Amino acid sequence: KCKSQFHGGTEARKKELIHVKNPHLERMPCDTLYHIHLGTEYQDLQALFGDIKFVCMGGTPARMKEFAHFIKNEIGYIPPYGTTLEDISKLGHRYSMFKVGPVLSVSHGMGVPSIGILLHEMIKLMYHAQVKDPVFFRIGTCGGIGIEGGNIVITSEALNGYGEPNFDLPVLGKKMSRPAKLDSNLAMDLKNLTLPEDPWDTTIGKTMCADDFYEGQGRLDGAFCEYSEADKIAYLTKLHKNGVRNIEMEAVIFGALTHHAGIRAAIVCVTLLNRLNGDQINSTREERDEWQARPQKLVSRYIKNQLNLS
Ligand code: R2B
Ligand code: URA
Repeated sequence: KCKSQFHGGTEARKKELIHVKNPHLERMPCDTLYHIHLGTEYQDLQALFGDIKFVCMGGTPARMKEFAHFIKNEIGYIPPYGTTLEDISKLGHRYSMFKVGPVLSVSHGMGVPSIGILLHEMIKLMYHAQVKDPVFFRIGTCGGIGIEGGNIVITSEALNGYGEPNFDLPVLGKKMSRPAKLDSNLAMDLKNLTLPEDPWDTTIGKTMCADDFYEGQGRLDGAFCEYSEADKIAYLTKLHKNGVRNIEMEAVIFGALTHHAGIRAAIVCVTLLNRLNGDQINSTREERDEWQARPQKLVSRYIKNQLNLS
């Protein structure tokens, strides 16, 4: 017998919940969320995660641990007596996850396959926990196009490496394509939380999602390269003309899967460099740490507003 039930409540309540859009799930006696080391067999996911309102994802375990401590102070969350913030998914040895009251802070690794596995499991976690209308954020880093290091880009639409606004995946030997859409109101709300005194600008623009950091992003500094610097600049300029303001490695699947599940979502990234001026990331560690805290600050302001804490 599983600890968590798949469905509870009335038809009206069910409509408000996350759409997993998978008829097979209902027929499964239990569901193991293997990579985050949780499951309906051993845990009551509704009791543990039913109060989640915000799911914040970012690349590295260290950054998401840092975000957990930051948001804990920002929202004044006091862990239950005698407990500290623990990495819930530690025994999965893949991702790290911290729960800070209504906020989950989760690391997603690098690239579409890594965040994709996590998204399937996080969306199912929301479903099993019967969470209503959660908001998902990706708080990340990127290369700017025409934007200097240290500024924030919020994604309006994600494009794949062929310039299409889709997430494509081979499924049963055929191409499955889903639109990579993000919530435009959420993007605007986040941008509007930038203060005049903030040492960065926030831009809303399209994001190119690459499957590689080097050749896939038109860099000249990988182990291999078969195009010229002029080819690279022509490509980046073409992207810029098409409204693309940054390049990273997760946007298409993040946009596509959240949209497919009916989850409001935003991608808030800090630029580590302006790709029109170079490829190597050679800012100092201190500078990067300060820059990487910027998207966290913006998302924290949004969360505090939603919780009526500011
Ligand atoms: C941004 O930074 C990582 C590559 O350095 C990748 O995960 C991304 O999207
Ligand atoms: N992450 C990327 O994917 N590209 C960059 O240029 C910087 C960070």
